[in-house]
Amino acid sequence: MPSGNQRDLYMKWCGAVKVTEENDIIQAALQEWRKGIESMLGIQVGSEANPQGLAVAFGTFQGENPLIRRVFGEETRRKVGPEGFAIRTSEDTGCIAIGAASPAGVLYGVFHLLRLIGSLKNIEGLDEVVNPVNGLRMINHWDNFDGSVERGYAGRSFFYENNQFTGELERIRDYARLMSSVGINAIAINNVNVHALETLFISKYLPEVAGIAGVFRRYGIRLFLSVNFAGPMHEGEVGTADPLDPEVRKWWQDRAAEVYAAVPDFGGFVVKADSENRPGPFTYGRDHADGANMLAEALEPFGGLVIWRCFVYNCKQDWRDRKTDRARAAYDHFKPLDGKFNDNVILQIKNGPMDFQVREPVSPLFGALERTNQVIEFQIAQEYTGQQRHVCYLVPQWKEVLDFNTYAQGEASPVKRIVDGSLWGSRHSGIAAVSNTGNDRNWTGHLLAQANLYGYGRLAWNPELTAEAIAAEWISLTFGPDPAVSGVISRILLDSWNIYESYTAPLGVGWMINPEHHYGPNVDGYEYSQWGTYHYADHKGIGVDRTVKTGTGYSAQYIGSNAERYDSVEECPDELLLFFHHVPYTHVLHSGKTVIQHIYDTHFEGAERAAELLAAWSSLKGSIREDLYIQVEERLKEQADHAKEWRDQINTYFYRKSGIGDAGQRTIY
Ligand code: BDP
Repeated sequence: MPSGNQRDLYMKWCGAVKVTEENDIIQAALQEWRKGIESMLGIQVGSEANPQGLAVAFGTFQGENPLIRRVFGEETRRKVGPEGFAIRTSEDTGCIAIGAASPAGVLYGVFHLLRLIGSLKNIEGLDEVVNPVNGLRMINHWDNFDGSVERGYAGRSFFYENNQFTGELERIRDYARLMSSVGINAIAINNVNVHALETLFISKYLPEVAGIAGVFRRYGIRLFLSVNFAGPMHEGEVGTADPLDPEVRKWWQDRAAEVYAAVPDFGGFVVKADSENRPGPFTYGRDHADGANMLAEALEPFGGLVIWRCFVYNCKQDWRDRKTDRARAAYDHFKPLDGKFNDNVILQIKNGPMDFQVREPVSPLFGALERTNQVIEFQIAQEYTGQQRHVCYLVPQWKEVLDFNTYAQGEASPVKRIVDGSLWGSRHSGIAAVSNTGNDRNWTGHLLAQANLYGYGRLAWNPELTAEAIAAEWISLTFGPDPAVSGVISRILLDSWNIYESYTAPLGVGWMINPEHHYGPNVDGYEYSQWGTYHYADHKGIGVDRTVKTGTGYSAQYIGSNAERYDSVEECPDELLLFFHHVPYTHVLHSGKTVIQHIYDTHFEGAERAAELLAAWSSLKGSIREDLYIQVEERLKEQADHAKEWRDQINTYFYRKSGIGDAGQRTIY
């Protein structure tokens, strides 16, 4: 809670609110404002201006709020986009005004002002126009109808239990509030792996779906559903799912009409096809443009979107075949289809070519598709990054990806300009991410994993925000303004990705985890399986040869200097060396160390640094709420122990393979 002058300042402006519109979203904004101010300043917000005549006013430009009309002139209004807002401290009218073109913009503006107060920022002299950089700012749930959450580490689903909708609309409302407070405007509520009963979400269960959509709507969020490509065949309704079959097309058109009758602002379908045993157009000898366009035609009359995932690869490959490369798959499948998708299709591309590893290169599909709408897909759920038992603040990783220059149009072609639509002038674009939430009381299991959820939304809104600034906001909003607390937590968060990387799979090679559940070390767990995820370690060396001359040729999927840099064993950045090259253990890195010594050093240091995270947290005992302190302490203890296990398994494995000892003569078992 703010105190002293700061509190007086906030009290001076925030005691009264002037709102005239009855619109549901604006009324939701008003509730948020009252709640937020009450909890931060301990006062009830009235509608009469205080004795100094000051108030906060908000509304749309078209609304009849006289203060909004007076404060914002034509010039400002023109700068405000459909979901943006203008905010100004207007001494003449005696108000802090938030004006927007849409009710959702007003809501975002109110959350913005609450955030400023929550992080003790000055609110006098405000004068800015804020627009979201990305159009679609989406969350994908991998929740199943039975209540489990695929790759969920924060309890069970709050949407479903036991093949029923939970009907917990209060919890869902709180979730919608959380999400809209960081600018999320689209949520797909079911797993991309759509099971039998879930195919009925677009028919039998529409009343329940509509109930959730109604909750979301008040917070400016559109609901999406994942659909099963073979939906028409469920219970033998249609004998095929061939996208060119007229009966199949009609089936989807009828479903779309029904969905929109129940949910007029329905967002659209999310589709995982021909991937990991999911049905898809390949069964019928059709390509993915045929499949996506069929759904696009069904949704088009209603303004719906098809979000078609590019995570398409053969998960039953022969591990003996060194030429097949899973990393190539997305590009090989989708590059030839560039320009063939309808306008309301968006391809959803995972950030890397494999699967959300702690380190992998950026997917070369970014930059390769000039005439196709696309969104990037991140994973907030920490499937491969410690499963919300380890702390791993992912915002720095996401920023690296967004800042990566693809060279698609020369020097300034970073991924963030592809996903914000500006590089190719795409009609639809944006960011999606797999949720890390569940019905745990704190939403994310590990309390510190909330920073990823918060940070994802903030980054999707504005990719220019720094990882440090986002962490500082989240810490201050969560724990209050104490600079000592904030300093410690901020260091923990900002170091955590690097620490996690250092004690797990080295130099970009990935995948040294236990198969299936993906928690904990297992160096050869995937080495002789069909998933296409190998490190090729033998007694001489390690790494995947993805070069053009001797390897899989994957490096050539990049453009210009990226392709050259990755293809060259001398120029390839250390952190990705083993992703692109198979090298002897004695290969010398840019750091001056051999690969084997790098493995030993990073693993010894990584485990030590994990222990230091716990020590740093211990310094907060007494400074933050006891229950929160204990919860995180428990997980940091587990992480410190587990980091040792990682260290020992990886170091031992490579010591035994290579026969080369540690220069530091530390204990390797
Ligand atoms: C992998 C997960 C799997 C998902 C798949 C996907 O292990 O559970 O179904 O991605 O993105 O990371 O479809």
